[in-house]
Amino acid sequence: MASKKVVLFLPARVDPSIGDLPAADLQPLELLHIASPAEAAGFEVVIIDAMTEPDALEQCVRACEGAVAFASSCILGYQVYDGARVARAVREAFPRLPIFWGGWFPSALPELYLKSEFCDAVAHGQGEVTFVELLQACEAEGGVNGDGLQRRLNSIDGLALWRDGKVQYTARRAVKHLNELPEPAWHLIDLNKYYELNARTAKAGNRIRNRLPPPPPFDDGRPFRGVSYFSSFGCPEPCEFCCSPEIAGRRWVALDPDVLVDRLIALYEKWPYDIIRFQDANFGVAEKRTRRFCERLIASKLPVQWNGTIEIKQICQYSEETLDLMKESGFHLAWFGAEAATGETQKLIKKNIKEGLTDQAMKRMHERNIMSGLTYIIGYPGETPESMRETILEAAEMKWKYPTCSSEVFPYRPIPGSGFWEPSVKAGYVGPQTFEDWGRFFDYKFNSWWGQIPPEIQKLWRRYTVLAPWFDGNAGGRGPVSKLLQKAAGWRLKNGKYGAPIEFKAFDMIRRFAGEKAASVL
Ligand code: B12
Ligand code: SF4
Repeated sequence: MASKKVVLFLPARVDPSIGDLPAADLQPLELLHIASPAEAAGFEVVIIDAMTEPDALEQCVRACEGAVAFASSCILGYQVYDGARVARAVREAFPRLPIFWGGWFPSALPELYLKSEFCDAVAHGQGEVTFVELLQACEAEGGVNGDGLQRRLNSIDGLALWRDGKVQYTARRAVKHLNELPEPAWHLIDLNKYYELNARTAKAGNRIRNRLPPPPPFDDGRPFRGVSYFSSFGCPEPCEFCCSPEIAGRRWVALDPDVLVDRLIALYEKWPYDIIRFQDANFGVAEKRTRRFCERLIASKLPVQWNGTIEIKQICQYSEETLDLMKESGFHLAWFGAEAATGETQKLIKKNIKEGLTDQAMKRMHERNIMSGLTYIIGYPGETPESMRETILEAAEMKWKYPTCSSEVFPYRPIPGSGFWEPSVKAGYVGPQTFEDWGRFFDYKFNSWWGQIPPEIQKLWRRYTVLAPWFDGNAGGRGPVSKLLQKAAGWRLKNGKYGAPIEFKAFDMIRRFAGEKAASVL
């Protein structure tokens, strides 16, 4: 009988050599989602997540013995490099084994993968059904990549293939409603491994990437058990700086709230957890669904809290009653992308958040003691310096007005697959070319595109990014000088006084004199 084993690999998100650690409340959702229909179709799925498996490369190579396919997924960042490293090793060990890629980054840049020596096809967009069809094609070809398999792939929807020296897409795969898809294959991973890793990384002094501030009682550093969950696919918005409109086709399909809560209860019974991290691009598109979810979660009496990304426009449309229900159900943190302060830039980026709404949304969260993670971007192609300045000033305003709001400003960086990618390239942006370069393309702050941002705005941004953590109490120590500087930072943010920060310069000089690392780049 032909093999039915398939090996799925999620590459590491954080380069181990830089000393940072990954946030372990992020499970390999993309793999859990594509694994369950594959299992239902009779395949045996092995999942290897580099986050919990330090010897992932060796494990992948071992597991591929007798497999019908190897497949992997990544999003932009170190994962791109790590995924390429492992796939190369698999191809070397099993040259005839089909290798497939899917997920956001390969969907946005299939050419990079299809031109490499370790990719036979890229799945574009939603992947559950495409994956099953890919595996069935492999099974029919006895797990051998070659002309026979490539001929079969031509008739599978939702693929990017290499034909006549260029990328060719098969028909776009219709989006399947989440209600029609099976529950993610949680049984393929051991959640205790993630909980233990989270407990180890929670220790003071560790730098943890993509960690969310935990709510009380976990805000004192005690470990929590965190799960991530995906309850809706896509986003209806057309934002030009984001790759979702192209890859998810502006569809938004959300799991029925009753089914969602039933699944969360079942998951809790097997692996009790404290915090749910929703990974939906836009959790709250439908107020009715959010309300039902909250009502059911409250009724379930699960002792859990939850966070997620919700659009500013939606929070402003929700009734006070819905917001109260959210709070009561354990909603502790909302992620918001305000992206720009001016109407002119909102129009340019097609986000169209009307004036005053960001303030209103932050106020509504603050009144309920729900934290807000608010982000802005400056330097979009075509944005005016005046608008960039306004954005920095608004970010500061949100911070001092609503201390429960984190308010960060990132210099723009073109994202492949987004509407602004081509205009950015035309305006002189040179993106990474190799897997290795893409793997180094990680943080916005370090891989920004400064080309559009004039020096005086860059200086203003730098000052904001130094003053903000002082104001939040995350810079300096607990002594009286630090307290004074915290006050000074608040005064500056509130009054828009970014010039001549002599008190911070003096502090830096004293630290340097004492042989310590300077605290600021003012
Ligand atoms: C969770 C998440 C993260 C997590 C990490 C998740 C992980 N797996 O490692 C964290 C918080 C660390 C993160 C970080 C970043 N992220 Co992020 N993230 C997400 C988010 C919110 C959810 C992803 C997810 O789990 N989805 C759930 C699963 C079920 O859905 P899916 O990933 O779409 O998978 C489906 C298909 O893609 C497909 N599929 C996926 N893999 C495969 C494989 C095969 C073989 C097949 C057949 C199909 C297939 O089938 C799946 C089921 O339908 C998405 C937005 C979104 N809502 O999807 C952004 C998103 C993926 N991130 C994005 C970005 C820009 C980043 C950052 C670069 C941001 C930054 N700070 O600079 C960083 C760096 C990334 C890194 N490598 O560390 C972009 C995409 C960038 C890109 N083109 O790759 C997205 C789309 C957000 C956006 N709209 O801009 N992110
Ligand atoms: S930036 Fe957010 S709201 Fe805009 S399209 Fe992307 S996911 Fe949707």
